Amino acid sequence: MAITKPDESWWKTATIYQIYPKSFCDSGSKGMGDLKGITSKLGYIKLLGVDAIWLTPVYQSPMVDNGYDISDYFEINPEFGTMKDFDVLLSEAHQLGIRIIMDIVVNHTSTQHKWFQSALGDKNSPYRDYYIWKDPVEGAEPNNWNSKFGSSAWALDEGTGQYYLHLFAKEQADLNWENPSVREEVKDVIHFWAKKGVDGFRLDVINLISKQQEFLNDENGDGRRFYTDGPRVHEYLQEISESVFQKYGSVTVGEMSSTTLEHCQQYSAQDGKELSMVFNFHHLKVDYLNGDKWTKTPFDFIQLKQIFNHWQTGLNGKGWGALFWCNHDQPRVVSRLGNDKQYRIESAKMLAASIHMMQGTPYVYQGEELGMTNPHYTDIRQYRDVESTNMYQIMVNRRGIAHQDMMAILAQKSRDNSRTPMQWNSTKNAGFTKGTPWLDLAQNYPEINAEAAIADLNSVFYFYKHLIELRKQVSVITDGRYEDLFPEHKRIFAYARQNDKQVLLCINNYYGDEAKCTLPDRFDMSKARKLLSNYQSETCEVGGQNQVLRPYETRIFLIESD
Ligand code: TEU
Repeated sequence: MAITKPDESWWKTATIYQIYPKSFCDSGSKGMGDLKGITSKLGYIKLLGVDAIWLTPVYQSPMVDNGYDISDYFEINPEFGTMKDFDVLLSEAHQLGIRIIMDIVVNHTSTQHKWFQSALGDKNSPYRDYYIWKDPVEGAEPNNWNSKFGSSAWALDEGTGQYYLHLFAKEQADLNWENPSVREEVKDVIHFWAKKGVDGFRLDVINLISKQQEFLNDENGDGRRFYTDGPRVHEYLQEISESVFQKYGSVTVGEMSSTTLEHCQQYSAQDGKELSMVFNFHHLKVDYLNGDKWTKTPFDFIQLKQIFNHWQTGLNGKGWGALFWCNHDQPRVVSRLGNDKQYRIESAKMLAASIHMMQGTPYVYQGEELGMTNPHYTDIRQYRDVESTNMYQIMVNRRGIAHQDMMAILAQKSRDNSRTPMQWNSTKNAGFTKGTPWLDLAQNYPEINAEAAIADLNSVFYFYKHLIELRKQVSVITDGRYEDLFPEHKRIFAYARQNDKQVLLCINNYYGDEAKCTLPDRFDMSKARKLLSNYQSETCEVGGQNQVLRPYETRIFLIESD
């Protein structure tokens, strides 16, 4: 079905597929993916059954942070193709009924952007005030804030002796949103893409755009409390939303770094004044030891359930969240919370079920639907990500961490874990490129690949397809309230979703041993119908109140009132 008119709430029963173009499909032999490659795979995406694609940045960029450093918002990076290639992708996707969501990065620009190039070294440039400049304090950085990629968040402009702020790499300078001209430029950018016909926007680190203007030293942290969910962020979002998003009926999803439920209730409030929905990352920090990502530690299962409970109950009726395990910044979930060897297929399906049955809009990151794993690199030269290479230097050279220990941490935490090329088939380089891939593939591609998955009705791929269909068929998945049934259980994560007519139960064993639970009597299991599970079904009838789950088993039941 082709898309003809905007439907305000289509995204509440939708699933969105994230594409990281550099690693998706190379139409030639450059070794990196491109727009034509994506267009050639639209049939595959359609088969999965998703409603929209979120395309991570394809704009002109020096690619220090793989496109999150934009040097021209109105041009396509030639390495990805041309504007014509983009238009073809958009129109072919629309013909298949697939919407396109663009990634908008407006907390910062590349230092190669013409605004920054004009501002650098020239206090009189009309663009100087587009960025954040401060005088040195006692001959050093203006304050002690740290960049998210390690080291100071300030870099020196030698021409003027002032420092500019960069919350990410030093090649990504933060924009000064206090300046109304910056906000007008941002509107122009979004307007340009909306006018082209794109259906929505994913807004990169959008809750960092408003900084407290005192720029104080942070005695207890890295500075984030002075710019996260900052003083004018809601005002700015309302301004952009009113001038562009609402006009075009765009779906919007904001990436919220280190945010709070209260702020997210407002960002995604149902009055539609700011954004459609939000990403938060609290559930993906359960394997950070004392909040520090650069550690290797098992995940905290009880905390994981608490976080889901907090967000599922807190957003219900107030806002809307994105449901996700994977993206281009996160390791592969099957390697992270599942078992990517003996129970790869079972655990990939169980993890999928356990978030797809929640309230929100699920996002599937390329390859997740195949149960793709981390690559388990053994050589530091295999890593490409600016965050990983920076952190290796800092941890090994400055903090004295042993090389082997840092390699183990990177194998668990590096963003490159999810950026390995998409595994299409069992031929050389998994059919990703005819050239030399920009990043080494995971070596398991002869077994784990799209072609094999499509040929096997029991594959992870069809399980995802089924989950995506269920969301459209069973209304309680969209509107039911959430209840965690066993918050203290050490192995089972089970929750109920309920509305006036239906109860949905999603019961998951997160471990490699058998696990048991007894469902409360108020759920009449004699009336339950099994919707889906990840073990062959002859032996898994519904069962009664007592449920015995096999390793990484998931069971989804529906009870409907007469
Ligand atoms: O990421 C924002 C962000 O803060 C994290 O995902 C971050 O990469 C990670 O926590 C560091 O440990 C967004 C983009 O998704 C990411 O790819 C970009 O590098 C970043 O913004 C800067 O644009």
